[in-house]
Order: sequence, then structure tokens, then C-alpha cells
Amino acid sequence: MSLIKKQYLKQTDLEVFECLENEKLRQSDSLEMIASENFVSASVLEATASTLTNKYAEGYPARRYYNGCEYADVVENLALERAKKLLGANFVNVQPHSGSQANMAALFACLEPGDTILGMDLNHGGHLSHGSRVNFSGRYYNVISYGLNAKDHRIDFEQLARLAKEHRPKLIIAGFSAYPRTLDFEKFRQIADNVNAILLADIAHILGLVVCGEHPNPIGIADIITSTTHKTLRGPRGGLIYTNNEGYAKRINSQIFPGIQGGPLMHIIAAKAVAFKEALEPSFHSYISKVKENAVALADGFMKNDLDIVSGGTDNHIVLLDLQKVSLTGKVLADALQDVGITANKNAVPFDPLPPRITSGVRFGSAALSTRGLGKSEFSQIANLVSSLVKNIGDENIAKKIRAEVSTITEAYPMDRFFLL
Ligand code: DSN
Repeated sequence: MSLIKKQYLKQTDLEVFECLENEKLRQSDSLEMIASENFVSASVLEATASTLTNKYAEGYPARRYYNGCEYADVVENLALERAKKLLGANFVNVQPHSGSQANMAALFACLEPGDTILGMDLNHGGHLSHGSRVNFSGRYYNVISYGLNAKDHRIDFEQLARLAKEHRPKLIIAGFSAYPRTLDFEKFRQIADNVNAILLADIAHILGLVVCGEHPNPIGIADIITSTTHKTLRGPRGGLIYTNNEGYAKRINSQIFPGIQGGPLMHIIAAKAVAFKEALEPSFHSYISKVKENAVALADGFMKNDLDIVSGGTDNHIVLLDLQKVSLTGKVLADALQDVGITANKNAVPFDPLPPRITSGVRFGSAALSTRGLGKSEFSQIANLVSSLVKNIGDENIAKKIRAEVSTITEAYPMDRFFLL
């Protein structure tokens, strides 16, 4: 008798079952353009929903606190070996539950409370865990923030070097949540070396690009590298931490467990192992080139429609629309986009005068729709649809036409193959 039966949930908990079914429909019927999201393969989804969710495996392979970890060990070792191959690293920890927890463990491994860190300003594209006042990173450490040049919206390395010299941070973070350009890790290294700072590269958004050589690899340059596994890498939600420094490796392991986490999520680690295997396949390289090509098509499409985008283009999967010229807020546009079936998020633009719940920008990403199979022409079409919405905000007839075009695209690229049926 097969142990796998579909739809137990439908019989035991109709309310949750219906939410899950509705979420499937939402993902199928709309265009997912949140830059940090992607669609995992059915294999990754299967591992995520596996019986390893039942298993406690505190500790590390062959050094667990509980018995019965023989398969958990095999799975975690597979994830470790594959993750190391992805970047050519000597050490990785695959247990962080998220990118924020990866950053927390990395900072705890190198710093004492009150130490100074230098990270990108949240309003210029940085991440909460890079020193935001409302995050643990801003509460435990003395945070100095660097930003972008007003002129070209690239990282202001002169300011960064000046701030480093003035404040002598113990650690500098090279990383972002909403920066559409390449990170020059060598420049960060030089600045860090000048003040004897540790360099942490947070490549949460761009891990997939780095794996495929479509973005410089910080291994051998940064002291510690943190990432998520679910953005351009297309794995389950989670984090990881790399280093080639043995001293940091030991401290990172003990900061993850027992420092800040208990039992690792073994089902997620299994799904990470599956995703890492997929990312080592040649087909993942073709996917990542499409991610980049499609982001460029979207950026070009916006500019052809006379809309401003931060930095005038993109080198990765992110396109950040700046709405100041058209006197629209990010919140209004993101909500209007949702109504026509395009999901993206309001986002601050550099030097944004508006607060984070309103903002002057909308962030788009190409990773999820590239997985779905859309190509350059559909991304140009989407740029036209978004531009038309921007120029006709509040016009219900135009919104209806845009919604119909969105449905034509979603129907042409069905999602069934991503879901376990
Ligand atoms: N919330 C993620 C993002 O959207 O970039 C980062 O944690």
C-alpha cells in the first residue's frame, strides 16, 4: 500500500486546505515580480513537505544530541557538500532558518555588543539586518551607514572609505536588498583592509547569479558570506553561511547552534540539498542568463516609456522604478498593480523623502517569472502594461484591459508543473 495519499488536509482542515488552494490559484493567475521570490521545483517542494519535519537533530552530522539521526546526517552532508561546490568554498553551515539568522550568527561570531559596523543604509537598498534601528543589528551594534551617489545611484565608495577611516568599524557589510548593480567586492576588501575590518558579503539576492559566474564571487575576498537559499538560487526558504577561515567556521557553527537556534529544520535542509543539486546543473546556468536578460528587457521597457529607474538600468534581477517624476507613491502603484494581477512591492528609492510604508518606488524582480518561462518579449510587454497603469492610474477601463492582458500571459505559461498535484 502506498503511504502517499493526496488531500488528507481537505478532510481534516478545510479552512487551511482552502487557503493553500487559493494561494496556488493566486500564484498561477498573477505575475509574481517580488524580487526576493521564486518558484521552487516540485522536487524541492516534495522534500520541504517530507517526514524530516518530524526529526530533531540538534548539533551537526555525527555530533548530534539525539538518536535516530542517521538519515538526517546523510541529508545534511549532501547539502554541505553541494553548497560548498556551488561557490568553491571550504566551509558552509546550512542550518540558518533565514538570511536574517545567517547574518545574526555571522555578526555574533565576530563582534561584541557595542562594536561598530558599517552597512548600506536601508533607504538606499540595504537590509534590516545590516544595521537598521528597529532590528537586532541596530540595537546591539553601533551602526554607521553608507549609501549611493546622488548622481548615478552607484555605491559611493568615497563616502564608504571616509566613513571607514573616521569610525574604524570592526566589520563592513557588502550587501543589499534593493540594489540593481554589481557589487565590487575587491573595492570593499581594500577599504576593509585599510581599517583592519572584517568583510561580510551578504549575497542573499544574487547567490544564483554568483553560482553561474553572472556576478563576481566573494569567496577568497570576503571573510564571511551569508545568503538566503530561496531568491535567485530557487531553493526552499532558508539561509546559509560560508567562510574559508577555520577560526570563523568554528565560531559560526557554535553561534548557529547552540547560540541562536535549536533543532535545524531537517526537511528544509533536505530541500536545500535538492535545490543545490539543481543549481549545479547546466540548465540552471541557462535559467540565470534568462533572469538577467529579462531584467534588462524590463528596465529598457520602462525607460522607453519615459519612466525613471534607479541607476538607469540593472546588472542583476532587480529593477527599481522611481516614481517621483510622475508624482505617484510606491504604495499607490503597488496596490494598483496587485489589482491588475502584477505582484511587486513598494520600495524606498535613494534619498526618498517618503516613509517606508509609502515610498517613492516599486521594486521588481525577474527571477520567478523567468522560472515560469517568460522571455524578453513578455518582460517588455509587462513594462508597457506597468507604464500604462502608471500613466492612467485610477482609470478602471484601462485597468480592466491590463488585467485581461495579464491573464493572457498567465494562461500561456501554466504553473501546474511547479505544484505537487
Ligand atoms: N525581504 C527580503 C527582500 O524582499 O529582499 C529580504 O529579506
